[in-house]
Amino acid sequence: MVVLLSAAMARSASAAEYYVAPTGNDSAAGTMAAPFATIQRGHDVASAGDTVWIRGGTYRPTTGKASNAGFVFSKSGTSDTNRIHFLAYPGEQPVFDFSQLQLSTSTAAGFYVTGSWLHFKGLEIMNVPMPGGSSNNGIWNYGTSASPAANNFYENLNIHHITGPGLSIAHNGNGAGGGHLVLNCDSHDNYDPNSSQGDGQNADGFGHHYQKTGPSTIYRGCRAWWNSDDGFDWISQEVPIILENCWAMANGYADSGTRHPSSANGNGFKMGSSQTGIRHVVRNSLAWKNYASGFYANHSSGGNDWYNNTSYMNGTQYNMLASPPGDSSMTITLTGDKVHRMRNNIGFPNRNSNMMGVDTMFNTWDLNITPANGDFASTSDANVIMGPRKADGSLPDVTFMHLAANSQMINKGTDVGLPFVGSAPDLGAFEYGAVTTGTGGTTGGGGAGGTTGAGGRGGTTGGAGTTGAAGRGGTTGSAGRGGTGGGAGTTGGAGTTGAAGTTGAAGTIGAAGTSGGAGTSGGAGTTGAAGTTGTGGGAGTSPTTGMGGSTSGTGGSSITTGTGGSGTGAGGTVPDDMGAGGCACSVERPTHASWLWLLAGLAMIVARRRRAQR
Ligand SMILES: [Ca+2]
Ligand SMILES: [Ca+2]
Repeated sequence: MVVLLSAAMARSASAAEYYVAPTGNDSAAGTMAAPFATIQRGHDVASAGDTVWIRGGTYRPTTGKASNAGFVFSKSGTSDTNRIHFLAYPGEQPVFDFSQLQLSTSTAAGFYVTGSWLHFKGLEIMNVPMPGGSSNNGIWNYGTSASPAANNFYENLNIHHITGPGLSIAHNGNGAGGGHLVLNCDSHDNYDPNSSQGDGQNADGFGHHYQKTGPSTIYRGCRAWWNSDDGFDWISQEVPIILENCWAMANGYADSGTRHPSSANGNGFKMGSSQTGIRHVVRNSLAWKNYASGFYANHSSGGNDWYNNTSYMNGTQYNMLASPPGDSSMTITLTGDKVHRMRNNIGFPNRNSNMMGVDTMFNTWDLNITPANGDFASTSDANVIMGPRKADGSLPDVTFMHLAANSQMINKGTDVGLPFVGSAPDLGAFEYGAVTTGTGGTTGGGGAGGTTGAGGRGGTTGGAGTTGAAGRGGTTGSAGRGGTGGGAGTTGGAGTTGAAGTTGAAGTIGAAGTSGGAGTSGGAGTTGAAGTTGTGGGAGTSPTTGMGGSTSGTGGSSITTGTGGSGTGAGGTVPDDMGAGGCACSVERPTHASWLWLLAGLAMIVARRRRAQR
C-alpha cells in the first residue's frame, strides 16, 4: 500500500509535458526541441496529469484518426486536478484547419472526444467539411454508458465555419455524463448547407443534448454568432445546465449574417425541450438580432429560471412555449413548480409570446417600462461584441446594451442572488456601475519552457466595492473551481520541468476570487472560478529519428528474342522452360560452311538418282 501510494505521488509530481508543432514529426521525442507533428500523437502518449503544448501555426490534417474524425481523444484524466491538458503554447495561436480532411459520410467531427477529465484551451478549430448529408461537428463530445466523456473543460476555444454544430456535447445511453465547464469559448459562422434535414438546420454554435443523469454543465462567457441554426441549443437535454454571461448574436443566418437559410431555426438561446421538466438557469446573457427568438423554451415541459437577461431586436424576445412530454404539436400552460421564473429581464422592444405558465415579475413588461435608445450607453455596435477577447480570454469590454446613467432600468429589479450595485439590482445583463464582472479563474498556463505562467484568476476584476460582489460559484453548487487559481510554473527554464500550477480550490457560496482585486475597488470576481492547473516546463532532450529509405531495384520483365548472333536476353529471370516467360536462347542461322555441305549432299543425291534411273 505504501509503495502504491508513493508511486502515485511520484507520478503526480512529475507530470510529463509534450510538444506539438506544425514542423514536428510524430517519430520525434515530443520535446520542445523535437516536437510531435500531431495533437493525436500527443494524446496517444499522454497520461493523466500530463500536458500537451500545441505550438502556434496551422495544422491541416488530411487523413483522420478515424473515418469520422480528424483526431480522437479517448484517454482520460482522473479528476479536476489531474486532467490531461491540450493547451495552446502561451502567446501562440494553434489553428486546426480541417478543410482537407477526408471523412466518412456519417456524422463526423474534427475533434471527437470520448474521454473524461480532459482540458482543451486556446485552440482555433475550423472548416470541418461535409461530404454527405450529415451535419458535422467542430468538437463532438460524445458519451456513452461505457465511455461517459464527462467532466471536460473547454476553455477559450474559437470554433468556426463548421458544417454543423461548433461544439456539440451529447450523452447517450444510461451512463452519467455532463459536469463540463465551457468557459470563454466562441462558436460562429457555422452552416450546414446540404443537411439531409434541411438547409442550415443543424449548425448551432453550441449544442448540448441527451444527457439523462450526472452532474450539470456550466457555460460561461461564451459567444455564438452567425450560426445558421441556433446560438445555444439544449434540445433533448434532461440534466439542468447553467448558462451565464453568454452572448448570442444574429443566429439563423449564413454568410456573415446576411442570408437566412430556408430550414434554419435562428434562436439565440434555445433552452428546451426537456420532457421531464428540468430547470435550466439562464442569466446575465444577451441576445441580439437572432432570426427567431432571443430566448426560447422550445416546448419544454418544465420552466427555466431566466434572470437578468437582455433581449434586443430579435424576432421575438422571449418565447416560453411549453408542450406535454413528447408532443410538440400541443401547447400547455405550466403550473406549480414547473412554471418559468422570469426576473429582471429586458425586452427591447417588449415582444414576447407564450407567456402563460410564467411566474414573471420585475421585467420590463411587468414594470410597464418601454425601453428606448436613450436608456442605453449604446444600441449599436461596430462588431466589438463579436471582436477579439481580452488577453485573459474573457469577453471584450463593450458599452453595447449597457445602461446609461439615467436609464429607467437602474435599480428596478429584485434580488435573485446575483451581485448588484446600488439600492437594488438593475434590469438586464449588465449592472450599471459594476466593474466588469470577472469571468472566473482561467487556467494558469505557465511554466512552459521557462515562460512564466499566468496564474489562475479568481475573477478578473472585483465587483462593486460597496457590495463586495460575491462569487457566483456557490449559488449553483457546481461552479467548483474556486479562486486560488492556477499559480504558475514560474521556472521552467530551458529543458527543465516547470513547477506545476496549483490547484484551484473549490468554489463556495460567496467566496471571493482571490486575485480579483485589480482596480480601485477591489472586491471579488463574480464567479471565483478556477484556475485549474498550471503546468510546468518541458523536458529538453531531443533525439531525432532518422528515416531510412528502402530502395529495391526491379529487374526488367521482358526478354527479347535474339535476332543476331548473340543469344542472351538481358535482365530478368531466365526460365529454363521455353514455354514460359520468353526464351533466353537465340535461333542460330546456318552458316556459309553448312550451305556448302548441303549443296554437296544434294549433288550426290541427284547423281545417285540419275544412276538409278539408268
Ligand atoms: Ca438547433
Ligand atoms: Ca443597481
